Amino acid sequence: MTNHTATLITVAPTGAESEKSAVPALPVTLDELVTTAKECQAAGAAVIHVHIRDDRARPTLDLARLTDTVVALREGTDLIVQLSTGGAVTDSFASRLAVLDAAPDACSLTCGTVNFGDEVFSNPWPFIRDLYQRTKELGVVPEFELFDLGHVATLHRLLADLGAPHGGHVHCDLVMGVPGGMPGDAATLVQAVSALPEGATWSATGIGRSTLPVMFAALSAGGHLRVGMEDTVSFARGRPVTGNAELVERAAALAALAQRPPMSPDQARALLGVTPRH
Ligand code: KMH
Ligand code: ZN
Repeated sequence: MTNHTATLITVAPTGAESEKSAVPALPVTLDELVTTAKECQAAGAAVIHVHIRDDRARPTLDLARLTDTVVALREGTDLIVQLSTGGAVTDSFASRLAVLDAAPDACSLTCGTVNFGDEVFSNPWPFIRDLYQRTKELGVVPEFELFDLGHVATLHRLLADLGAPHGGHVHCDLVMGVPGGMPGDAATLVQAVSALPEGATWSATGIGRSTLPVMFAALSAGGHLRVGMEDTVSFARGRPVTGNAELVERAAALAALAQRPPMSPDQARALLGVTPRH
């Protein structure tokens, strides 16, 4: 484990689960998303993990909207634009595959099915394979989302069967503390990290109240960070998040304290194998 590199901060500002009516600070329109993205880049984010909403603030994978979102984020920021292929638990496999046609820099790619609260986030092996194959065909850099230790085994199988990802580098995100997935604590994080493929880099995010334990554990174990209102809508007990930027600011401050300050979007491009824009 290396502990001397700069920290890649990903912001996941919206997600598919929270309702705008319950969480008014959630960015759901394109304007709100671009404004949040600019603030988060200024605060230290290098990657944005994007879920979008329709005119009624419901999750959507509408391709035209996704394409407009990619263009607007590129025009307004330098962030690496990573579209979610996870969508919402109700989205079809076909619509999740079609996300890649919006031509993002990067995408999430979840390496297995997981119980997701009262629901199931479904990612059977044939779908994982098809999605991975399509990232390679279209030149999209995947980030492997790992909600459970079994997902790490599936990542090994995927790489063994289909080879290295576009960009040549394996980067993972441990999503911890989902009810049904691996718990968000230091012991589990260390176990998961020790099972990752040789040479892989990784970030971690803790859902809800596991946000801070996972952030501290990730920094101390040499990992990178994902934060945002997709993963937590409480800044502290009884204190709602007022905006994504304050979550990025807190992550950047902790990374700086760990003497691993946030990396720029261009440094992140070089790390992840995302094609530079200029
Ligand atoms: N919304 C979750 C069901 C991803 O973005 O790739 C899936 C998710 C993972 O958020
Ligand atoms: Zn997501």
